Amino acid sequence: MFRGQMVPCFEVAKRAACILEALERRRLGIVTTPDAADDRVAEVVNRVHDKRYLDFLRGAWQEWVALDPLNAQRDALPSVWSIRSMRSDRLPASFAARMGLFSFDAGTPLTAGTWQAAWAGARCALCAAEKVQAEAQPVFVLTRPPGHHAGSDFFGGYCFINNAAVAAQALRDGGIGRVAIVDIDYHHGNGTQAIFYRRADVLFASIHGDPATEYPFFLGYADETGCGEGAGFNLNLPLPCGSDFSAWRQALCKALQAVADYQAQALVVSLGLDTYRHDPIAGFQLNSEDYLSVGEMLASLAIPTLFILEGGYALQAIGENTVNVLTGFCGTRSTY
Ligand code: Q9C
Ligand code: ZN
Repeated sequence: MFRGQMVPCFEVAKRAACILEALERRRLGIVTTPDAADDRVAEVVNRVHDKRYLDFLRGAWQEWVALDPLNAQRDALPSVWSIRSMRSDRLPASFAARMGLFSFDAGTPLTAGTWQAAWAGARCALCAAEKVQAEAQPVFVLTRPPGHHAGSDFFGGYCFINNAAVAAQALRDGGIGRVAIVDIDYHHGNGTQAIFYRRADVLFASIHGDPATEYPFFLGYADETGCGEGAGFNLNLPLPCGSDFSAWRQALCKALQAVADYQAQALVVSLGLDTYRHDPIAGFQLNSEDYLSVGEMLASLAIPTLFILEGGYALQAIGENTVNVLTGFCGTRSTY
């Protein structure tokens, strides 16, 4: 739903296909399909998301179709939200009301395969966390839908389960004391920030379009620095829409300095490629070759690193840009 009309989704299956093709063409590493059993996935997902939210999401499509068999042919979208002065402690019987209770925008439809795809993403994140710990190798999680806008009890921004949070939690549960998440998607990772805002064991640092003008608008300002035990462990580096790589790389330097000061023992990168100059829904000015430098800069931390795909909607370049980050990280500056 965009400007009052149904429009094609930007977050499409072809994104993953393009990246997979580029990875295979470049033979950058081994491509594997994750194999963790559902009960192990559930254990870690339950630690970052609320039970009543997961129960809703798991059954939402069946509920939607049960309302009207014709719904099988249409996406489910929220149309009413519980805003300030209203209650969110009661779980309404109405499906429409629960859609609103558990979401924050009107641009994130539920479809027939949403739950299965989101769950598979969490499985990928868990397996990647285990691989990063078992082998001294970086891992890239190629999954969609993305995750960083999803909070413990809400979906939005094309996100349902927060894969970066699942990975960070799995690393913590695996015995790593301090985990850093660096979110370089164009949009602020409001869900990830919210999940870890009161925690000192996971540092969240994000570079993104200024929320005064850019989605998700209601979070992502520089004065959000963490709360309670988490005070000082949240770093937002908003940049104006239109910023180029010279401004962006200075922000990344600040984020990496914070990660180093924190003495993080593992890094999760929320890798959005929508910072690209020609992205159809975002406003930074990065060029394809800049992503090689991004990878190199991230590698300079020299800690175990797990990349997770977030946004990035320029299909013609998402493969090259992704592979450039990973190539830069791995230190082989060959051209694409
Ligand atoms: N003109 C991620 O990149 N607003 N989510 C779309 C379209 C929502 C982006 C506006 C953007 C959500 C993971
Ligand atoms: Zn984004």
